[in-house]
Amino acid sequence: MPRLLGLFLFLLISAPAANADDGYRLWLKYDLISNPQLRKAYASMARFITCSENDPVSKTACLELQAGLQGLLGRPVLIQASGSKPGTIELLLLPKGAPDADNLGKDGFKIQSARGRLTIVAAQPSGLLYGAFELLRYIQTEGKTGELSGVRRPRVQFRMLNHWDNPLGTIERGYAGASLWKWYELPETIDPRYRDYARANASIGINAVVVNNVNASARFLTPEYLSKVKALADVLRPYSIKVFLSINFASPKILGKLKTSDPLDPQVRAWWQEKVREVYSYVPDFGGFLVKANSEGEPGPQEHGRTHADGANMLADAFRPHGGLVIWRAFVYGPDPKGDRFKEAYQEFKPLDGQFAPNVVVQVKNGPIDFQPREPFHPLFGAMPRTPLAMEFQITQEYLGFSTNLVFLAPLFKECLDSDTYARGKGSTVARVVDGSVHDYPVTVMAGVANTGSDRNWTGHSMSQANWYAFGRLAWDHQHSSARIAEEWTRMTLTQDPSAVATIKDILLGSRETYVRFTTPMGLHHIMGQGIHFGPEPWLARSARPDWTSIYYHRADSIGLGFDRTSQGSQALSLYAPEVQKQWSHPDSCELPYLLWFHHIPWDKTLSSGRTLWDELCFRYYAGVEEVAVIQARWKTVQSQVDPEWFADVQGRLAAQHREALNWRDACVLYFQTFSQKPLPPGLTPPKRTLEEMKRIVEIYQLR
Ligand code: BDP
Repeated sequence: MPRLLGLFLFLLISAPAANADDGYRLWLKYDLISNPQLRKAYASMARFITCSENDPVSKTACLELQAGLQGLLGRPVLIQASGSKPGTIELLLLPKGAPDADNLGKDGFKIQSARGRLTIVAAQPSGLLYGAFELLRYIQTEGKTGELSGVRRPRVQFRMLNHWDNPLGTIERGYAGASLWKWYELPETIDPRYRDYARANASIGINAVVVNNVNASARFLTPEYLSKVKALADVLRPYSIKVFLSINFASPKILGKLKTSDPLDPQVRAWWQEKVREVYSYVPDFGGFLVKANSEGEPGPQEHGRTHADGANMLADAFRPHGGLVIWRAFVYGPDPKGDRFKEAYQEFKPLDGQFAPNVVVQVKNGPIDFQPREPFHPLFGAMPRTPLAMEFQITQEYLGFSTNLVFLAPLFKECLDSDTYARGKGSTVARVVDGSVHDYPVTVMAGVANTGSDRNWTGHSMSQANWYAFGRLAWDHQHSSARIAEEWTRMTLTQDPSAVATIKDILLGSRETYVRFTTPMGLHHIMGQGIHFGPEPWLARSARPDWTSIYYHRADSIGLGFDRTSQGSQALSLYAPEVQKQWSHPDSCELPYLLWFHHIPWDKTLSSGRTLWDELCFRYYAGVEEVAVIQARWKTVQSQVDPEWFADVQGRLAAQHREALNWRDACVLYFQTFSQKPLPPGLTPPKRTLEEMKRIVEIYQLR
């Protein structure tokens, strides 16, 4: 081959595709604004940035703003120490005690524009940082998703990611590669990704991260690991992010070689006080501990005959001199074959209301079982007026299709947040419980189990970036609509083309309902593959614990399907306020999406849809699969408007999702048919595979 031709071919093969976007930049792309008029308009507004503050967070705000604007406008934007001529964006901290400062609070900001000058005002540096990102978002979305001027304040103080990352680099329930944290390289080597991670979080208002798994290794409290944690905290601090650690409750025994970890033992208490003091000597602004205790085999105070409050308060005592928080998880359930797991956290924690120290927050999962595709809100929300309750959502898609399924979670988060607990009358939504306005909580926290990992695009499925984004935006302000969040993210990440934006937004907004339809329609829950939590396993009847089986939850028999939690059944419904009970207590008026959560419904019963339970169930499973095919077809229509690498990645994953949806449909329909003993309703073609074949397919996932 002539050498020149060889060189040409080499260049052709090795050159990156035009516009190739590997997803690394997330929603912080800052590519040149393509519309020249808009670019001109923004450019005249942003020639200079005035930054008079010198603290690290304010400096970050200025530099981020500069970098973002320069990318978007395609020309230099100068940072100056003073000056406010037209074309200047001024970042201003209010003097202490200024009348507006209280109104803005710690992280709030005000953006105003007058006579060609734009000002971002805040009471604290973090407010400037969030204001800078708000301005960038406004420009990135071409002003299409909201106003620029005005006051913004987060509704929740701690907007937090929980990483379930292990010391050896694996991530519990992580589907995007290995852990971001390279513990063995820290503290000497600082991966540049840590900073990019911090930027992404700050851009959506996340200000706290728990870096390690709730099933915690004690090693994080050793001096060696504390110096690693310090190195991470140093990278995150200029982005106004506090570091927290999950702890192992038995650390006094494991690390301190004490005979016990009893929270009332004076030596144990002294050990924790000294340990917490030591933590602060590494990280002076340390956030606090997250604790999973007496849950799924983790150690806790109950082994010593003590309560969750005893355990939490002991740690809270140790934090008192330093100002940190103890976040104690309410995710507990005992293996009672006669009981109902739905009720257990409530029964354990409700009686402790009022017994926790002021710096304790109890963290509650959004629903009573475990991050299912749809759950009713957890009955503890609204039931603990004297204990600040944190929300725990799961962003990583453990029960929502790992990283092969396109599922936009904002609607799931919103459904829970907008649910009314009626704790203090109508309008006492879960969101308002969590933001402290229903019970005047002194501390407020919203946590999300992170979906990030070492994959180049951070989240495995590129579209799952939208879930990280949505969590942050909702933790900042739960009043944002899912539609707005979807549109912001799409415009910042994928395209400005109006018809592609509309299509992608639509795909995102419907995707969770589609997932529910082909996996757990009408209130079915916890029928997934054992252990791995992938794929369907509705027939699962034996496990180490009864409440880890599927039959415990769906209760299928020859009469019907669903878990009776009414007064005739487990009475779990009685944990809710009377108004909520009313919504769900009668099978005729209970909304179909929640029906089988609360009722055992005969196969023949005609539902509000006009179909029998059996027919409706089949229709939903089939519709779910068809909807995935529709998503595939619609995704094809945006091909010319999105980056080719993104397009191909999503297209491949959608094809996998379709295959998985078919597995769910066939497995569930065939299995439930063994109880209903009915043919498929007319118009639906029976599955091509047998139940035995489906069982074999699922079995494969259980192989080591
Ligand atoms: C379950 C997960 C398990 C977690 C647990 C938790 O399967 O890996 O450790 O939640 O939240 O859903 O503690």
